[in-house]
Amino acid sequence: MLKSITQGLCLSALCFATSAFSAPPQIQALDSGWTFRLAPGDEALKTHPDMAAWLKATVPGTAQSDLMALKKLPDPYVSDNEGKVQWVGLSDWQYQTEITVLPEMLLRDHIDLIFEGLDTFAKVSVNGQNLLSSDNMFRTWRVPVKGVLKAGSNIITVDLESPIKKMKPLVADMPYVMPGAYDSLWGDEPLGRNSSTYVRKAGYQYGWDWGPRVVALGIWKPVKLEAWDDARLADFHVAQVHLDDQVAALNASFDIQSDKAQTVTVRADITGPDGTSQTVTQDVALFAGLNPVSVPVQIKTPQRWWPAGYGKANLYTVKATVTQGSDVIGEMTRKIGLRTTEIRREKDQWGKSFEIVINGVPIFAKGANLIPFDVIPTRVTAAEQDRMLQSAVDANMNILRIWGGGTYQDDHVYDKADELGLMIWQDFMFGGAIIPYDRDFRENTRIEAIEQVKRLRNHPSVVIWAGNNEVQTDWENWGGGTEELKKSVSPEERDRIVTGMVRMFDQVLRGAVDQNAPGTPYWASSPSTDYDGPADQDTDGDRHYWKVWGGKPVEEYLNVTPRFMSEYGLQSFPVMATIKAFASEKDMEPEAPVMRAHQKYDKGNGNKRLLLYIRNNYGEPKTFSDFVYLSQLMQADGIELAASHHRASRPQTMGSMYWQLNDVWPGASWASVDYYGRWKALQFRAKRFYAPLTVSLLRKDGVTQARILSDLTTKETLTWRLRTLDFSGRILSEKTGSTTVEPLSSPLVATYTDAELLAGGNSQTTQAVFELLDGGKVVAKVFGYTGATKALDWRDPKLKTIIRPARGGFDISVTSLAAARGVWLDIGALKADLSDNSFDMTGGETVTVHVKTDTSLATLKKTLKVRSYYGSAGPVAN
Ligand code: BMA
Repeated sequence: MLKSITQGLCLSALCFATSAFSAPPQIQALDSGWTFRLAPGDEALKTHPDMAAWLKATVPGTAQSDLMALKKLPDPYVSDNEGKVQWVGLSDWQYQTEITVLPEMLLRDHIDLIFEGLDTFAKVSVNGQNLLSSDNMFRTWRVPVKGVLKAGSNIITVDLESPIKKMKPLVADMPYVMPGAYDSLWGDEPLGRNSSTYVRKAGYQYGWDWGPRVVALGIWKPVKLEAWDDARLADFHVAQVHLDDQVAALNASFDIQSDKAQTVTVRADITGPDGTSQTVTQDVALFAGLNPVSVPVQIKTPQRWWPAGYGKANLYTVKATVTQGSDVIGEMTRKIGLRTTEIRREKDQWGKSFEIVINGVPIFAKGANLIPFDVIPTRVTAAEQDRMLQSAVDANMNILRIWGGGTYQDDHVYDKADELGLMIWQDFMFGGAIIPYDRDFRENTRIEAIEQVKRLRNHPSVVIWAGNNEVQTDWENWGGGTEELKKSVSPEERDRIVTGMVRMFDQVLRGAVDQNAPGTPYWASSPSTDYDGPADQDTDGDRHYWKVWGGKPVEEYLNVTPRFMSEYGLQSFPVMATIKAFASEKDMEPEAPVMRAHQKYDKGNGNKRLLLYIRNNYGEPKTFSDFVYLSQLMQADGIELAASHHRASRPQTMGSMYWQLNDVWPGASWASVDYYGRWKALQFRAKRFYAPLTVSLLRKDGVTQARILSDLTTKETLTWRLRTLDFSGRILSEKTGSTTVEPLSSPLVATYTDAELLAGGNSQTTQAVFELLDGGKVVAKVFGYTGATKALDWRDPKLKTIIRPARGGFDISVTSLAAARGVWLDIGALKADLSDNSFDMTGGETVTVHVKTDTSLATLKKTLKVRSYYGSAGPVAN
């Protein structure tokens, strides 16, 4: 029966059905009035008796964030508090809310209760009636509740079971456990018997090598009631059938759930980026069931979506409406982009190419890997997400890889990426552990994959889907626990494990993408060759290269030239202002317990690795803040070397995505932007080495190559200049040249031996500067040396700053009396963005940096400190 209520006839809770016609679905958000407590009988009640009573909760949220808000749990990010919060994830929790259902809602044919996300093992009951058991954090749950709800007050209860408590006995009984997950540092799970692998829950929450263990539980996405009559618009998307410069052929695709055979009208209103609009409508005879309805749409002279740096990220708005007569049954609005995307793999002299090709243009992918924004994802704000994505684009990135050990991001992140022209490489959520091969696990993941692909398929930013992070390389290359497993199980069992992975990653997930987002390429694993052979090859597919950081010197980056580098990285500490947020004065030492607690690599031993890389090229840090400064300089120099080499190796290499863009908490990591959004030296450097037009000076075996790196789609004639100066700023030699640079190319413009580069200067007191000029203006600039930073004879550059008010903030002019390495403007905890930082200077040079800020001149003056490498390190003791 079609029915709805005219609003005016509802007097408080008393309503009268006056007519029978279709009505839009009625949505009631259920995000208020929630309370929570420790589940009755839970062991933790002994130590936390105050949590037997119902406490105020936030939905969406987690037990951890709720307890923190009530000041019943210390912030795990501060000091060594991480251990103090572990009990929460080991306990069962109960959430409850009382909702009021108005009688008119009960008159609707259907009422569905929708949980957009439950983390993870939850039992949901309404008025005491069990309705749902969930076992996958990444799925949405919809259950009919019309027969269960009553007018007036209703109680929804969500019982959350600790995933560790639930899984531990199961895992204990297994003959062997799949390897690859990080062990808990807290003794709550036996080493090597990690349950996370068996649960569809974000892997990183169990602890990673850059983040704490906070095994969150909660109702982590919105909850709502949706009441509808005999038809519902279940989903809407726009499929791109064909795209050329004259026309985009699209299918506006409506999924309509109908109780019976009936006729409706579907309508799509399409508005282009220039405001022009068109409408298509069609009457449709529905059958009883889920009706896929497709209406062809043609857009003449389509305005394409382009990645950042290649054109505008044009978006079209498509509004879908389903009506019956004058009544609206459902509405949805999508923003779409018109673009083609493919992975081009062609045989060539280096093996087989790997290029992301958008709208026919091979794009050199420049970017980084995105990890979750927080270990408690529900407390991340849209502003924080915007800032991080904007930081990526500001650093001239055109791609981010949403890595598989975290979560699929929420819609806002993809909306923002669409707007910014930021391409997204989307992993399915597998972080490196070998997966179980049982049917239930695979089926659970299959449904998750279909839901996620459907959710994200309208986003032009999502240009590639990948099956997992490093699962294939774990099996093939990791050794350790995986090798032991291979030896300990029978050949038949080994086959079952391999077949399980192939079914999941080559068939199930590929099928989810091919069927629901045809046109978007699927790639079996990062890194892989898409099951054409072994993974992680220089000659084929994408690569994760970790031998540098693994112990090899950074110079080794120059010897690795893959087809597409999707991970490589070096750690650093965040700036002192960020460290001060979690550590006090007594902790300011690399091996202090709190500093080790915020260094997750190698169970806290990572600071030794950091020191190894600092000592290699920079010497022994004098103070803790020198250690922090040098860690960032080392990271920035190393990644610049690798990324410039990748760009210089175009077209052999067509992508460079360093590990990692962001942090889940304040601590040491491979990130270039810290947890508070503060840029490390590397992020400023990325802005320069990823610039569409820049230069590189790469020295190997005593020979330096000067190249122009162009991602411009136009041919340019460019002037370059290479000068050699002594540290006082005296020019020893100057060469200029003019080069015609083809679109999308990295031409070599000059080669120098060390002797030529030094031009008679002393290697310890001489620097080379390679610049690109536009008229008199320097548009790109890099420095070159013939020895390691620590081997050079630096003098005090006596850096001086002058601050002047300038649009939107200030200009800071830095003057250096002598050559300076790694000049760093430290603005403490000020809310301010610098246009540049972490640069070298010639003797006598003045560099002006713009600061965007609302801060006063007096505060900036008081806070600003400028330093360079000089004086930060001494000789390394043997
Ligand atoms: C990579 C990633 C992560 C890890 C990082 C640093 O391979 O995929 O699993 O955090 O290395 O070790």
